[in-house]
Amino acid sequence: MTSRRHFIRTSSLGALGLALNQQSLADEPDYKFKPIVLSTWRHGLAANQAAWNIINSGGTALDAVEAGVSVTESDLTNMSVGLGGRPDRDGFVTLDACIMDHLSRCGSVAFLQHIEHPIQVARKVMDQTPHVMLVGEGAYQFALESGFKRFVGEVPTAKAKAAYDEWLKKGEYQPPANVENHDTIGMVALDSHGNLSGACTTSGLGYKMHGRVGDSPIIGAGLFVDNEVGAATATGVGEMVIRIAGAHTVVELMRHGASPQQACEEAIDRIIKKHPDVADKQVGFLAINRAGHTGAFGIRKGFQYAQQAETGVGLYDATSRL
Ligand code: SD4
Repeated sequence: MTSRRHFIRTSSLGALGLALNQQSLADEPDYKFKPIVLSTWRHGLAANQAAWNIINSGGTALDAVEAGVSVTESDLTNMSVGLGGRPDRDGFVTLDACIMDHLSRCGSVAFLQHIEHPIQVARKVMDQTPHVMLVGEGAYQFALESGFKRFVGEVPTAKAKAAYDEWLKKGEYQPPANVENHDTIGMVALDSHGNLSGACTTSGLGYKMHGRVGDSPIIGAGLFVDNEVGAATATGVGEMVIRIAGAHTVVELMRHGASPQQACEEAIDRIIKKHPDVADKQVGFLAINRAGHTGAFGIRKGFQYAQQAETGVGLYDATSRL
């Protein structure tokens, strides 16, 4: 770890040169951008396909990430994204999401209930209001006014309710923070126009306190995009991500010369340094830059990410510090 930090410090000028080269390459009139979609966890495979369909037909990364993560939100068997998610400790399923585009426009909703597609509401916040973030009842009212319908199915789903009833037997105050109960989808994409966008959506940590909001809807924590540099998203224990302004940190490290991989590693190291006890805790970062280079890194083994590009489709194990 120390030697890698040392590497980043001592090689920053060289890396900066590389980053600038990539940047200036990408600014050449004939430069062909290499579109790519990257998202967290296995469910990213289906989400990426929907996103790729848009990007591959010349659409924008913004439309792609919105459509991509909407697939995951609609999957009621998924217990950590959308209305199929685990409830909070009081039995309510509350959803967080945000979206950001290449113009640094962004929109976000948090603590939203009864709406199938929080990411689409976040997009409307971005497109149709002067604000960035709406929460709770206000976000719900805005969704209804914008034409979204209250979901009529059973929430929590029977599967999530059974898991919740099981959890209630012990009802431990701290939500367990292992890899099984946090599978937010964060997606970042580069389109053929050379524009980056990202989206992030989750039901949050299972059995969280009522009213708790994690990193996922927070621009700069769960997601950050700067079209001059790159895009990053996070998954895992949101509190740990917020404490280092995770996704923004990754993008800023790239701005100062780190590759996407180096930036993800440095951000994870910062989290580990600030949290002496990371036992059972997971955080993972994903990043891309405009040259289409990627990075992925977790605190511990188990963090997987899905990637789709002209070169193919895959699910990969991210490297990790532990
Ligand atoms: C949260 N970061 O609410 C989310 C949970 C998560 O993968 O990412 N799960 O803290």
